[in-house]
Amino acid sequence: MQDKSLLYPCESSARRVVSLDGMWRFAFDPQGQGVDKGWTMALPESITMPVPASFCDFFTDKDSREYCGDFWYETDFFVPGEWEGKDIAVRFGSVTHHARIFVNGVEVTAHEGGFLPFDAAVTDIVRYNQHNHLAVLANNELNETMLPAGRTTTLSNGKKMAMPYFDFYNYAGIHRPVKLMALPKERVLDFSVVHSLSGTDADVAYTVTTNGDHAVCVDVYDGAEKVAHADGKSGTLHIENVRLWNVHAAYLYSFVIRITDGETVVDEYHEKIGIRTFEIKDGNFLLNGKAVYLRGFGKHEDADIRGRGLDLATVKRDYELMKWIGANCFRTSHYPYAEELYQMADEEGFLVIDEVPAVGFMESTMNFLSASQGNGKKVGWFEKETTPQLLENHKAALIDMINRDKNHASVIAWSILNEPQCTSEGTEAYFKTLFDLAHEIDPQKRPRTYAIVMMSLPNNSKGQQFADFISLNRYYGWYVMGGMNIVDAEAAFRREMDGWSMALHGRPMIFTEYGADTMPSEHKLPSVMWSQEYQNEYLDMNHAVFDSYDFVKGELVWNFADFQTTEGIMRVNGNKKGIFTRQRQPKDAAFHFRARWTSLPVDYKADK
Ligand code: EVA
Repeated sequence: MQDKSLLYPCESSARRVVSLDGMWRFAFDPQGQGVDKGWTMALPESITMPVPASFCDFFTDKDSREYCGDFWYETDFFVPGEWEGKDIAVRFGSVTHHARIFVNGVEVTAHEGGFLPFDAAVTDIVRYNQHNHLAVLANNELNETMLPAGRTTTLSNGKKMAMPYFDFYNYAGIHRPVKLMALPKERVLDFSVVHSLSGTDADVAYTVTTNGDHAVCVDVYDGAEKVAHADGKSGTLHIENVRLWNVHAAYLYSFVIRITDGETVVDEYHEKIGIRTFEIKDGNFLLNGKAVYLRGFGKHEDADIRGRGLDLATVKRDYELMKWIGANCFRTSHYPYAEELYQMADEEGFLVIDEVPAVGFMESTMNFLSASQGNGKKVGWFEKETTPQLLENHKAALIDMINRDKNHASVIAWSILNEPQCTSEGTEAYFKTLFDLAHEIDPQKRPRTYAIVMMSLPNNSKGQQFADFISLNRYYGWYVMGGMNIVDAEAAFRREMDGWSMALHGRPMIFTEYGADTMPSEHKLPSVMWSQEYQNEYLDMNHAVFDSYDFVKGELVWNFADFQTTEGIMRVNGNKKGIFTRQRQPKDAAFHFRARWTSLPVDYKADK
């Protein structure tokens, strides 16, 4: 099966999907000897390991938790005899960061990048009505051509250690569901939709890509009722009296795409789709033509025990908390999340800024601090020997992210980088390639942005002209002039904002990060930094600044919940800027946000 497809697996009259999630077997391979020793067929010694999950936090010894290098997963899967004649594939939601896949000892595919799905075609290798062997050789080392970027060092005891240039734990493993699929030989590989509204009706321009020549048709159902039909690989679906998808008021139609050969259905693919428009106009974000002020979070896929592994229970709790607090938006900082999260956003009416894992583009483990304090090495990140390879990997991740997520009503914008070092000459060429690419491949032409690091100002950030809206990560009152200095922080913040007002040229600005580390255990009157009282004072100051600039059209606080990072003097067993704890209970600031976000009008500052 050569035909790449990023469609989410679905069952239909023509397709079968079986989950391979469960307890697999696992082994570390510090010498990288597994392939030579035949581990592709069977692991000689293994332990049990749940899939999906990060392997790290199950262990009770530090060497295992912090393990860096090659590691193996294996399981068996049964292929039903009635699937003969179909194309068979194993689909991984993600494996972090590199993966080589072996079925019955034969290498079937390899994949770079830990946050996007890939398929392994196994039709010619599987044995029918029998169990087959599946082995995954993965690796979690970091380097500077990767997304996210970092490096790998070797300790004096010979063990490798990951050195992330980013502020989240380098969790690794099979993080997302694994599925066995039986697909028709001639099938739908991809499809896209672009919505436009006229009066009470909608037109959905669609394109379907298949690997054959048989006829294609698309039906749209509202519950059991068929509301639109069109023939051909591209066309327009007209929906009368359309019920639009909206914030906190989602509505999804069922799209069914069929390939037919006379009366025979060759393939059938289903997806639920919300109909809405999204654009930037006159400095506002317009959803279905109406202004919306963004409020919400930068998040992480991060939780106790399972690390970054998909856990639907945590996903559900997170959405309940986001509804309770009055949020309407989040950024998938700092990587594309599991597909199930976007499906939930579509169901629940949340707006998503989708971020590619371009983080750590600066030579320092604490890149965001070094940059803001001028300690970042002065080597331009985009003029290094590694830059051409990095750009290729960045393009590949961007293409897969957009192709994977382009039909979600919830996805309103693409975030193309987080806090790159963007003051050197190579920045513009690098940025232009990626911003142009995003526009070229997204049929809906969603706005593009990137999160701009502290001290990257309109006059020294070389890439900001490519952004359709400006996204700032700012920590005035935390990293910059915290505690008693907060008065000076506010003055400096306002000076910076005055500067931006001259550089926006009609574009809206949002905050993609602002926040203060806060220990849920600490209370102090009057406040000190790290106390819950200080978190609220910090937020009051920041919100006062946002409220006095009409071009600020959104606020995504850092972070939704406390999350794990690499250990170090800046972090208390992780980053504590959560508005909720890692266990998803509120800090005092959560009530502060609930009061603010539930009272700000949906279209706050729309007429300004
Ligand atoms: C922080 N600041 O210091 C955050 C990081 C984040 O966790 C940043 O984008 O600028 C980064 O990853 O808490």
